[in-house]
Amino acid sequence: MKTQNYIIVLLIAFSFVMCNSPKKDKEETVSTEKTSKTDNGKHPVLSAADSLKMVNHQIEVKGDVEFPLQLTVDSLKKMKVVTIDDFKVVCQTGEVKKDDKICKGVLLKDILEKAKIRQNGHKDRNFYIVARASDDYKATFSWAEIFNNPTGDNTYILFEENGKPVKNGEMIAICKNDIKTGPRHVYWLKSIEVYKVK
Ligand SMILES: Nc1nc2c(c(=O)[nH]1)N[C@H]1C(S)=C(S)[C@@H](COP(=O)(O)O)O[C@H]1N2
Ligand SMILES: [Mo]
Repeated sequence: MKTQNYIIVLLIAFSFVMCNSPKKDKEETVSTEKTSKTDNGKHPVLSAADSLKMVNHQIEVKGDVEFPLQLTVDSLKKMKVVTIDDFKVVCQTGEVKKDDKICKGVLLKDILEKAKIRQNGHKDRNFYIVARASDDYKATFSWAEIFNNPTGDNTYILFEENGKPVKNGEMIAICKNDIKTGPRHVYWLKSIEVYKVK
């Protein structure tokens, strides 16, 4: 009896050690990754090779849409191209990060109209739209902002700045009438995702 109890205790202790140690290691790795990535909100400095890996040659329009799209700079050029003058990128801190004299892009609204949000009647309008980058930086828009507000006429996917292809990827999402334009300026753009509010 005594030996049996001893074995049971040993087995419990052993399984406890087995279950916990790998898990702990994993958690530690994840949390270190997180700190180094965000670095107190500062941008990590990437090598030229690493930032090249972030570049996408096409953006995916997906989610609750009838016609998922894959858009390249060339396909944007075939849509209604708009010229935007004097666009400044201002960080939330107030710092001016970029000052474009002239840029070219397509309205996000036109892209979403092409992909056609899957709506069930006119009251079905609680959707949010995520512009996501390769580094998982993201900005969010709402259906009402894009389709029932002046913001919709000021939200673009850019492909050209000052007569040259954009830097940091091939396409950038911007919202010209934000107070601070930095937060919804998404470079290394990878996808435009449409989701219904559950
Ligand atoms: N993909 C991606 N887009 C991004 C960011 C980012 O980290 N990744 N930073 C944002 C912030 S905080 C600002 S102010 C502007 C300008 O950032 P920059 O200083 O890196 O040019 O881009 C925004 N877009
Ligand atoms: Mo910023």
